[in-house]
Amino acid sequence: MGKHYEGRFDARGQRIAIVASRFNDLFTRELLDGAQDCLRRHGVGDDQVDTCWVPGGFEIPLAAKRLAGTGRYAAVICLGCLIQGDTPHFHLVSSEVTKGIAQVGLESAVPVIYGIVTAETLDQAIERAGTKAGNRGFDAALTALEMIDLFAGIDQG
Ligand code: INI
Repeated sequence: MGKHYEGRFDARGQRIAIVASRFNDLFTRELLDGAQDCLRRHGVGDDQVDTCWVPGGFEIPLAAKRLAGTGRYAAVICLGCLIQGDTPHFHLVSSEVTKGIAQVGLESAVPVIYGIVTAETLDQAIERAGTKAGNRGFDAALTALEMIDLFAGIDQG
């Protein structure tokens, strides 16, 4: 029988970076709270988690690349909030942020987690930042924990 790799929500002894954007920080602070809450509930100490603020969503992939490139982090969690009502170039910005985050993960082989709220309206953003539709930051942190443990298992052979 071959190996079965599947991560649990476990990041013992590992460091995690969180990149959060200040644009729409009414929401991104809620996403950050959600991510930190998730990590603490899964036994990750505050001293294992470094936080990096950037001006807007567009800057997230570059900061994530810089952090992943240090080799210090088992995962980088990206938190941002793009609201269509704010900008006519919403689709361009959100597609660059999405592509950029995916590219950083593929190039660095570090799990770079997409915790970006993209919303057509303020109401949708509210729903995804800790109300009706949960908290996208909490979900992103959970994904980071699973990917960290999955990769630890794969690396152990
Ligand atoms: N940045 C966001 O994170 N969310 C937005 O909704 C947004 N809007 O609406 O424009 C936004 N713009 C700023 C952008 O991400 C860059 O910070 C800026 O263009 C400088 O490069």
